Amino acid sequence: MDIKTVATTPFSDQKPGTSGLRKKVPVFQQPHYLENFVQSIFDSLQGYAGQTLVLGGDGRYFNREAIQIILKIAAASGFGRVLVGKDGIFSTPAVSCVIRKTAAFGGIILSASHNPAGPHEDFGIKYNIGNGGPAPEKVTEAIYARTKTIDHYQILDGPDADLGKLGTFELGPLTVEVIDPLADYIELMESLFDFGRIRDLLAGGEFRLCMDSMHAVTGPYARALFEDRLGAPAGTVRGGVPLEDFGGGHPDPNLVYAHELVEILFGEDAPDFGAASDGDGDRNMILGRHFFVTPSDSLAVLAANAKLVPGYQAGLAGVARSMPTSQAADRVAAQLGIDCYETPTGWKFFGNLLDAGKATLCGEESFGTGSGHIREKDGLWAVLFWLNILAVRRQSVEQILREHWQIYGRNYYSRHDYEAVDSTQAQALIEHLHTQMPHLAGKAFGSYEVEYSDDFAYTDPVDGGVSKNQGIRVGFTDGSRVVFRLSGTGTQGATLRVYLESFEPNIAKHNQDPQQALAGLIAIAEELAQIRKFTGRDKPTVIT
Ligand code: VG1
Ligand code: CO
Repeated sequence: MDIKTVATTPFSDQKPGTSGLRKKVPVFQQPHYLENFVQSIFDSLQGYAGQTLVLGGDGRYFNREAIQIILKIAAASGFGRVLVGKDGIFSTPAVSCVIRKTAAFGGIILSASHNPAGPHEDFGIKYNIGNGGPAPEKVTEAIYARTKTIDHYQILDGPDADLGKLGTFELGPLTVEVIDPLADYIELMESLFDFGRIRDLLAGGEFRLCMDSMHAVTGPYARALFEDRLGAPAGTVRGGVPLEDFGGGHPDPNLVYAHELVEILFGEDAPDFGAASDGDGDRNMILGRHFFVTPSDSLAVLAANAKLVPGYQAGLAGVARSMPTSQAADRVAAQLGIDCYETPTGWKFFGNLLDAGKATLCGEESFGTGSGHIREKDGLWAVLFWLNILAVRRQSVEQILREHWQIYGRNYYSRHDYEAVDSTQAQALIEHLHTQMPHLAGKAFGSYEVEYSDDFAYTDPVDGGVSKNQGIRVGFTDGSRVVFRLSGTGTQGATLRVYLESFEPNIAKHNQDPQQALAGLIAIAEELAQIRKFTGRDKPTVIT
């Protein structure tokens, strides 16, 4: 098979966002579009000749075609071996696991996460480095710079590879190994959690679990874990067959998009525990019977109970959360006497902290939780962590949360998203906030007084890298916060995210509806940002 060199011209829109490059499928289907980006990734790397690349995706529409193209470019570029999931399937956490286990040079993950899939929906591509985690900003910036100057790519001229059966074959100069996408990941989970104890809980018949894989990538993983290994009855996993269009749904595990699961957990005869994961398997939502656990609280509970879980029995080195995530985890860290790091949004910022052993658990308010076991957030890991805690404590999810709030106080939390708003108007809104920022400190809004206001900047404590403009924070003297940022994962217009948090130490006030508890801050957010005026919307698209 020959390697051919193809002349091309740059596309101006290949800047990776919070988590790789995400575009509508027809954008990716333009001639040379994917090829340019993949060649730009490889051109930005050094020292990969003869090395191993891990490759797979969440199975969404265009996954199979993209994998074939990437294999052929990898063959032409001098990689020695590609480990590809059978049928091109890999969850994001499983890719991270396999990169680490096989000491691969890096990996490519094909996914647009929770965004809908199909011929007119979203597709995405992301490069992960040798620690198994998302490429840090200096790598994504180098990739972007290359996309702006690229004038050719190299690709193997040959037939498509058969990825339907396990085994090894040669693709030109490249060795391709088609591997089971489940095995290494499940083995890792077995090494962290007390499967015997969780099996006692699930197989006893008294405790009922409902897991919704939302027709996305975790289906086979969840069935193998919960139904085959942990003894939960068949049917425990809903939406367990991955579909190219995710069944027409929106595999975003939150109260709005995972409403079928929410109806089950809030219905009559509800099971004890419910969980959902997203398109590529890195997010999770945790529900108890008639009870929703915010992702920020979930991180805090996992931190407070980590010693109940075999993999974390030795205790935590530290915890880390993204800036907009609530400060519930900070309170646990303070009691444990460990550090709590505050990073910009996006899992790539946790990588250095995990590599340096400064943090053990990490979390984001966007339904992401994870640990040093890999370098991505991990949906099913979070579910197993919760099950392990439940199997030891033998209390309901609600009891666990209520006790948690009694000890640490409750951080009321909510995020309001305004999706697909006009980009120019969204920028104008942010500018409007910027102009107010220097004058806000000391200003009173009803009973709230502004303590500080800034645009969050982060200095990585490990490599000293600085990331600016990561979200506008307005902090009040009572510890409440309002944060504004624009999403870096959308594919249509702009998405404004408004993050709201207040702290309530009084147990007698732990029973409020978060939207009520946060009503004062919601009004302040509107007053500061003039959301209605700039977006033309009178309410958020999604409230989580
Ligand atoms: C969103 C979330 C962020 C998360 C990112 C990728 O980014 O807010 O916390 O890390 O998605 O998650 P943004 O820029 O749209 O706010 V995933 O599951 O889509 O890889
Ligand atoms: Co995801």
